Amino acid sequence: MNMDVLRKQDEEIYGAIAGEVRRQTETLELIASENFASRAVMETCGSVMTNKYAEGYPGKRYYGGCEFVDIAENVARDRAKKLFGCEYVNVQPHSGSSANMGVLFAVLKPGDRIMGLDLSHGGHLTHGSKVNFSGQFFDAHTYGVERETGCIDMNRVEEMALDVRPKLIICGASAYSQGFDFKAFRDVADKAGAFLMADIAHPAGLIAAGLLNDPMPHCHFVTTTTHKTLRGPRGGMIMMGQDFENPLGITVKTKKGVRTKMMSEVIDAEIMPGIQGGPLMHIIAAKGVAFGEALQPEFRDYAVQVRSNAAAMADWFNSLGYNIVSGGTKNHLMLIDLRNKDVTGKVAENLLHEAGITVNKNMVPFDDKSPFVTSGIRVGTPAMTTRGMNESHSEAIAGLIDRVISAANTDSIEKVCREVREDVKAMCQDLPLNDFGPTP
Ligand code: DSN
Repeated sequence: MNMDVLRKQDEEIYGAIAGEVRRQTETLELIASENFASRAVMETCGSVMTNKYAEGYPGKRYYGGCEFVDIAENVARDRAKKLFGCEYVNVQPHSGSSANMGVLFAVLKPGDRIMGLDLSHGGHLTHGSKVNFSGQFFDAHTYGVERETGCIDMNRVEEMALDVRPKLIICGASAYSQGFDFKAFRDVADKAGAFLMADIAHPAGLIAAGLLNDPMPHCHFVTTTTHKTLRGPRGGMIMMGQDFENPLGITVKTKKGVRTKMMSEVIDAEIMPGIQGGPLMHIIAAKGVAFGEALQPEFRDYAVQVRSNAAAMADWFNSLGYNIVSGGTKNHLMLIDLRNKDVTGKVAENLLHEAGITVNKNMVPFDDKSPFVTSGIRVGTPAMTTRGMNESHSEAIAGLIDRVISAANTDSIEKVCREVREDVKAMCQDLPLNDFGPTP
């Protein structure tokens, strides 16, 4: 994007952005939750819609002059409904955390019990972590993966749910490479008398493309971010396959008397005015653009390639003697347990950074190291696939990562990182980012 005005006005911020453009252009992005949004999405994020206050919802705003932002929000909502096959959507959450907060605050009271996947087993902060609102406002219980398989065992989830009797069960993860059986989760939720929420922030693009189980028919609530596999602007969203009368006893007075509010009304009110004020209209408009892109047939091809790249990379890592938690991947990411390589996640992340490869250190299930050190790394293929990379690149990248990790405890590590960095740069130059990501 042309940044001449910023360059002249603010050298410091311009310099930071220019550095980030270089970094995104010349290095390999393997953080599983990152992607390159299209130029159309980024133009929309940088548009005049950032100037507009629009508290409320289309047709029911607290400010005048909302006729154009209303168009954008309606387009975003309609496209999201078509993309995910849902009856209700709220596109206003600023992030995945706000989306989750919106649902939790809409259906729970402080102190209510919830159940989610443990953060150290691949879950998310907002699924009940003690350092997050979800674990502080609510009585959070966490289920995990099995030590032997690295997979979630639904019998154990059921056992725990019947014991804990949570009011809400959360399924979904940030570092789990297997699919979720949403129907089985719903059966458990029904037996325990709980609401079920799926957080599909990570695999949303693969779900939209029909490559993974569909949560909509089974979950009361589905939340997501819009910037990971969905490849949109940074933001969040709440959906329901079908709206229903809220069973919480929340009513509204109308001219005809008192009626029970629909769940959609309860959630809308929880997002605004409950936890947010003015919506980010530039981001909502960009969500609309991204959903329009995701509705095109090319997006399905992209999603298929993301998954195929991840599978090829996991196979290659397995053949090189790496331990992938759960044995492999059915989605866009893998969690690699580095304990048999005598390297911590922290060291691996730093060395790979030196080599031009960006990953994040990650706890592995039953980790004996702290979250600042960790025993693993998480690797994902959404961004490299947007660059146009395929299975052969995946294998080559696994080989480059292995070169660095194998040299970690040797005298040649600096030389290896320098050489790999050159290989990475050449790979990136071969596949410039064209319609996505930064203009070099
Ligand atoms: N921080 C995100 C991730 O990296 O998975 C989840 O919110």
